[in-house]
Amino acid sequence: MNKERRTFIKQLGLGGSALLMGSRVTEILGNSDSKETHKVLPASHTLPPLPYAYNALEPVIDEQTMHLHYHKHHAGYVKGLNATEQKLAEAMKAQDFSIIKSMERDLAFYGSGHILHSVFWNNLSPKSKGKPEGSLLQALESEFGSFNNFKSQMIAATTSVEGSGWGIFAFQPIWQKLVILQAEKHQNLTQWGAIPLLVIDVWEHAYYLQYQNRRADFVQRIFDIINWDDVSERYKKVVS
Ligand code: MN3
Repeated sequence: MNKERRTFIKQLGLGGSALLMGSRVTEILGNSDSKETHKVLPASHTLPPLPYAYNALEPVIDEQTMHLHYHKHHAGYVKGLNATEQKLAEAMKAQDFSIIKSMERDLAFYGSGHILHSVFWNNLSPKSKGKPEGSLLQALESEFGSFNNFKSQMIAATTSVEGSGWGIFAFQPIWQKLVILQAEKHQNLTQWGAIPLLVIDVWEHAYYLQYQNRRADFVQRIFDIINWDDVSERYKKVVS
């Protein structure tokens, strides 16, 4: 980190150890868009591979839901993000700033949708251990009093999202703190800087075919397929 950057960070009141620079965040969130470098060229985002078969999470998530969710919805966000970046590049070239307002909205929506789904698939596994262990468990107990308290808050936050959105368990590096947040759509309601460790999609497309309006049942059942090893790995990286 250069001196200018250090001074800037100091002025912001962010300790060096609390700050996760770009490549580190990429490592934690995973970046399927670029294997070789952390830098992704404009309009070249790609759909990451699904880490299991479409039917692997049955009976909690059925094959048809998984297929549609991945190939139609997540793929749609990737496509939308690429199209937005392409349009922005063209606007810059033409020095046309009239579309910027709507492009900013699309950047937030499609970009956040792509990031959250890329974390979500890896947060799930047909072989869940049921609960976290080791340093993540200790951190949850320290922050929330107990794993059950954490789980209750996560379930309540996720279930009560207004409309389409997500329950988000994240690490806030500025305060070195674990937090549970909601996201409406993909991009509304957040704390800037928070890094998602475990995200639960409660858009209707994530559960409606199977659970209809019973979102609370879906959120309860999701806890049977959480890949705690993945969540734990993400946690270890943010605190290391
Ligand atoms: Mn979704």
